[in-house]
Amino acid sequence: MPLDISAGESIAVVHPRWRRWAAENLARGATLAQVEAELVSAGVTEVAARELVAALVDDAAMSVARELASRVAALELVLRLRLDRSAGPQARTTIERTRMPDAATFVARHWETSTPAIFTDVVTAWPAMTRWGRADLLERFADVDVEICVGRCTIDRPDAEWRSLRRTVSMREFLARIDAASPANDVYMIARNAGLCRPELAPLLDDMVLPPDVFGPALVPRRLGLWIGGAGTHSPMHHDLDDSVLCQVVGRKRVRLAPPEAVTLLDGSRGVYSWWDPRDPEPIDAGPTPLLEFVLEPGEMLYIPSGWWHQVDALDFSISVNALHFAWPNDHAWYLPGRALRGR
Ligand SMILES: O=C(O)CCC(=O)C(=O)O
Repeated sequence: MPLDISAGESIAVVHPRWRRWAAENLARGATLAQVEAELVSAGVTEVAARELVAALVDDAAMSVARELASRVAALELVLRLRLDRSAGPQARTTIERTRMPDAATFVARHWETSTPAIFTDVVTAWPAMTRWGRADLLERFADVDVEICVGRCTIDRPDAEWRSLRRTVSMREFLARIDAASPANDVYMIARNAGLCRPELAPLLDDMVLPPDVFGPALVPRRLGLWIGGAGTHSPMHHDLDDSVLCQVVGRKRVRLAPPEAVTLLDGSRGVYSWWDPRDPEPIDAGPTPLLEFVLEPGEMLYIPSGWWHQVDALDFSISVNALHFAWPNDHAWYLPGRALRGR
């Protein structure tokens, strides 16, 4: 902390930032003498420093703060233990690609252990794989009105503020806008545009099949998201409140995944969005953050457990579907660590 804050003769005139600094360090376990010495070296008189520290440790709030700080420190150690293991010699540095297991195996290996994976044999069997594409969308749905997000490059947080970017245009116009904008992040149909709830696009549902033992007996359009955009569309690092699968049908997407234990991604996060962008040439140090980075190919299905951070960049014209419905309850709406951290 800079030493630009004037000292005074009593508690009342010690700058609030130094008062906060002193309280925080006492709560975190610094000794009275250490805090007093630091205040004095910052220009606070010895008398004022002693009075301030004595008043702070006398306050009932300090004993609560100390208890909470040690509980947080203990939890951070638990998380570090988990991270150290996942970053140790046995660590998986690439995501597992495998056939979709039966429900019991999926639950044991992936759901219960919060372990992402790419399943390689589900989407490959979809009729969509030989059908979907720019030409097919034009042929079947050119005059259908669809909701999309436009002007994503004009604001800082297009995904958090997606509502203000909504436009309804024909599929023909949407595809023309993609052609005009690509490669860029300006025009994107995202899951929140609820494309698959639109009756005119319902024929797309006939082109998809999800194994019923894992995903339930029928497709649930309001739990399915359609993502259509050109190369350059970008979803920033965020986590979801549900487990999901991202099914890649057309084009490739680069995906970066980090586990929920990487709590440094929460510092300064807003809602479910992190400030961290590993694409920056010099990304801000996010501490020990194990990052799985890979390209999701057409025909692949990525399982993303709730809480896992993910960032997605389309490398080509791309069509994906994400599914949030499983054959068992899937709702972790309570999982909002960013909000808990800010006490809201
Ligand atoms: O494909 C994208 O741009 C984002 C996908 C995503 O965030 C998800 O499936 O949860």
